[in-house]
Amino acid sequence: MRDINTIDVDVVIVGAGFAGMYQLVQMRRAGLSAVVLETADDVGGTWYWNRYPGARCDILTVDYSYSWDPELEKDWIWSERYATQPEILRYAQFVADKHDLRRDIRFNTKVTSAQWNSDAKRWRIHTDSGNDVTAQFYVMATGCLSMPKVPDIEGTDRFNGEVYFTNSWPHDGVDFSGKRVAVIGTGSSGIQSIPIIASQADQLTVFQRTPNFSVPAHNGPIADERLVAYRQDPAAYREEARHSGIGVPTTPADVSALEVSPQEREATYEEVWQRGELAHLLEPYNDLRISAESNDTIRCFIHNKIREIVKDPEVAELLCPTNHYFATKRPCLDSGYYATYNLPQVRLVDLQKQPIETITESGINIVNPAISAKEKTESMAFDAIVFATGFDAMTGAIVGVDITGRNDESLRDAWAHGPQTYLGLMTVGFPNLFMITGPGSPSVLSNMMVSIEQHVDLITDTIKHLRANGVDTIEPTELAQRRWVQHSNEIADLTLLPTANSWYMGANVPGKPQVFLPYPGGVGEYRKICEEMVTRGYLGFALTGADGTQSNDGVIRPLKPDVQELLSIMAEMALPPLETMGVEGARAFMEASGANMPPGPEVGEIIDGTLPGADGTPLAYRLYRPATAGPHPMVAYYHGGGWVVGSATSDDPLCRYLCVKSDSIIISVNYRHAPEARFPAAADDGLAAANWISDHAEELGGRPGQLSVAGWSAGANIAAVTTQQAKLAGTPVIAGQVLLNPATDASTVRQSHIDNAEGYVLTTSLMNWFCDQYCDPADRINPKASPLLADTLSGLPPALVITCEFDPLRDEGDAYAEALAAAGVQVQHLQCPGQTHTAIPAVDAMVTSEYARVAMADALRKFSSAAVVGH
Ligand code: N01
Repeated sequence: MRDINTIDVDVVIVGAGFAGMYQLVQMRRAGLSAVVLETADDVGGTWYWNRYPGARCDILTVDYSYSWDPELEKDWIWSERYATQPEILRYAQFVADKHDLRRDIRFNTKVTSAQWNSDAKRWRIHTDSGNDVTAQFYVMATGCLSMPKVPDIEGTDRFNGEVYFTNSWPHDGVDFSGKRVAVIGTGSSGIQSIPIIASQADQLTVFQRTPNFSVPAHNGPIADERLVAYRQDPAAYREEARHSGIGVPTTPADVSALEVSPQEREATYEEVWQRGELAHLLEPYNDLRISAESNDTIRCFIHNKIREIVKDPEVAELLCPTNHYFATKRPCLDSGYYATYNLPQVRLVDLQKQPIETITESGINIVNPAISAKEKTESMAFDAIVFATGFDAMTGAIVGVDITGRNDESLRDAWAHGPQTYLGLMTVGFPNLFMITGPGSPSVLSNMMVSIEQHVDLITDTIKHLRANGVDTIEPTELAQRRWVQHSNEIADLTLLPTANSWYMGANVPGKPQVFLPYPGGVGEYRKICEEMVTRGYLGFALTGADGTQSNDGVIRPLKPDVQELLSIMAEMALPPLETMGVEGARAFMEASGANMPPGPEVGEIIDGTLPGADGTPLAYRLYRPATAGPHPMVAYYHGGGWVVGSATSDDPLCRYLCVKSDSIIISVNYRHAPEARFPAAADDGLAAANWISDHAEELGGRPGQLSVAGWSAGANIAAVTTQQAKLAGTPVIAGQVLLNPATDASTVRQSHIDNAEGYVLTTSLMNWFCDQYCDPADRINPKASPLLADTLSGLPPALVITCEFDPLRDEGDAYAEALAAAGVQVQHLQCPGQTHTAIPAVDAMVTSEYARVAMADALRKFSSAAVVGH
């Protein structure tokens, strides 16, 4: 039965901060009934609660304002570069007044729980005011940093003096004059409030667990080139922000911090330091987020700034962050923070060396071995303690509501091991529940205003689409969600971000699962992904209406992020197809592009020599010897390049890698190339080389009887053929074969030739051109060209076969691995999702394929040690 206090609406929105306010506007514009539920007694969200002294935004206010009402841009003039909390709150109130928002907001109403009713296809939201709301759509606009972290310090309840939390500050303000004050925490809130509290208090003691990077705001009237750019064309300015990395117009760098002289770097850092904008600090060089060595340069620069400002060298050292890279924890923007420690009434306590023992009735006890050898406790008396200890970020406010979805599953349980979302927008099992800037979206790594507006617009368009198409519910698919979480983590893993114990990782809340929470790929890329999701018919979502469920299952970003990045760069270069360059042109091009790859590791020794090919032609080889004491197992390696291009140089990084990691001598053999020497020249040279290496093992420093073969692409074809020919001939004895993206059957068109025909460097057209150069159509059924077609594969040595999802050769490699296994050969078959034909040999350039290179080296070690046992 329906309760008379129940309100039924189309959309319920929780939270009346900037996200909830705009969502309400959009719902009204869409002609939907909506109600906003808000715990506070007014709008403003984070700016309502965080009224601590010194609270300001740390993104220029010109960037941190709504773009959806062009009139606002004329009606509201910000007074400073970085507006204070009261001014931002007034702005939120001004917007609420202008758009008459309060009439649809229920203030002083806290949402306690929410349940999905599968029959009614509606949410029921329970509140502490006793009024329930039912709605078809439920939007959590609860903010990323709105659930205060519960104090986890012993004795917190015992203190009899004044206690304040920066994130729920008294509305009438606090006067610390004449008081002894403790501040615990040196994140953004601590760093903004400490200078002001220090200016009032009689004594201020700051308890620092981790020093943080902070940059001077150089606040003042708005009068810089950014404002000029904005005023000239606000629409274009906003559009640039939407497609940028962090939601603020910036110019991405194309140079590494290590590519410029120390003097130039220092001058650049000085310039960005003086500009006083966080958005610009990571901008000057393209690798500050990914390279520890590069990040160290800016880290050292800021350390030196701290040492210049803080007069006591010991205090300065304590303030220098050394346990995390710059921007791996959220950096801060301050007004006079470091100089505060020059004031006589300010003391810094380093909790790493002097941890808090307990909070007492009158103050704080710390462990201080310097006091005396016997009694190590130092008791400090305070009149007030300020907790600037942060938030249960990103997930706290969402799971703070007891949400129950389909099949009575609780969101807390579903997220017990970390949040699972698709695009940071929705989660499996919770139909029609949207999160604005949820975990898995750029959110806290961006200008929140830009990310809020993008999500609100996307949610609005989605709801309109569902309504227009008679769809009742929308929910992500398992696959789409799982792969999105994986994709987001894989991007994070390419950066330094997960290396810090930050709230981005959930590391600040004891017991919280540690996973990287926001999406780190940038707001521009994220926007593109969302647009693509929509244009591909809500890819990754299941939509249910009267006509049943339409599940548009799929993965929005199936390529590994580094592979995707390289392909995008190559696409921008618009290179002509290799097959149109002619044989010599293609060879020259491959040689030149190989020279631009990271070189691979140092090996003990490299020797260039020649060995006789099948027809007596001298074949160049390059021998890579490990630095360890020999003799070593040996590997005959055949480079890739479609039997036409390539050389020892083109596969040099991979050969170095395999040499070091497998502790083997790698001999990279330059077999004869087509079209000058067509089939079966390369195949015959492969066998001749293997025989020669086996016969000369001792003089080459190798161990007789421990010869394996390896190769990539056409080289893997030669390795496979060599292994078969060696078995037929009885010599040489081959311990094992490592076949990376092997070409195994030139006679048949397979699905992967069609699916991956274009866009992944090795195209089907290029593959066919290579084949044409190498062999006549009649030869393609010959097992020396197509080893998959051999009469039998039984008795062959063990194999590692590696195939990549986005490779035209994938299916023939997979077929070969399956055929080997079916013939009783020991096979390790490694199928690499999200990888392309060229990704795995790219040592040090492609990080996500490292595991496949490790597998190659491990296999070679295993083959040679098994050969010893067998011997
Ligand atoms: O919180 P924080 P915040 N004992 O988590 C320490 C945004 N924001 O409120 O680093 C002792 O950053 C903790 O130490 P550690 C902004 O995104 C924006 O300051 O965990 N210390 C840390 O020093 C920001 O990042 C603005 O070792 C303890 C501090 O408390 C985010 O909000 C302004 C402790 C918490 O720092 C959060 O900032 C303010 C313990 N038990 C905030 N527990 C703008 O300008 C925690 N700490 C827009």
